[in-house]
Amino acid sequence: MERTLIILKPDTVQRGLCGQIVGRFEAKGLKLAAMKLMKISRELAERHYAPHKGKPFYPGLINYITAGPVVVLVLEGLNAIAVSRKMMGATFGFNAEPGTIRGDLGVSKTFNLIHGSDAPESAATEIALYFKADELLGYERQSDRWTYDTSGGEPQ
Ligand code: D4T
Repeated sequence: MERTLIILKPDTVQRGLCGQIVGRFEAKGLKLAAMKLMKISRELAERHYAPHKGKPFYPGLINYITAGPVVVLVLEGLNAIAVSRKMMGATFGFNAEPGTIRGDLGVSKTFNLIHGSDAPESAATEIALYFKADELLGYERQSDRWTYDTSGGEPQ
């Protein structure tokens, strides 16, 4: 099972869209391993977005992600990174496909509602930026046995 870091950005909190986005992930079958409401400091934002430092959109990106509270969560599941990125849709709302989170809920270029880790390495780094190890919970859900086919041993 894979874990990924998701951030519901300040526009998502301000527009009251957190519940329905978390609900989409839950309905898909992804499991919540951690979740909290927090304000991202400039220092943390600069660490998170270090790969984008120097790009023209970087200063605006830092201002945006630090502009208000965010909801940060860790999702767990089979191929959780690719599955959640596909659910998020293309980076900018105006060209994200209908049916995706950005395609259905946003039209802006830069206010793009949500962040999701893009690879196992960045997921591990990003999860450690936002959560202590003991804040990540591993637990069984009653629904797990009907979310995955375990007849062959490994969840499919
Ligand atoms: P994040 O990282 O927020 O999940 O978005 P993506 O993975 O979909 O997009 P990204 O890493 O290419 O960009 C990170 C972040 O920067 C904003 N951005 C990006 C922007 O404001 N202008 C731009 O031209 C680009 C490329 C949007 C997402």
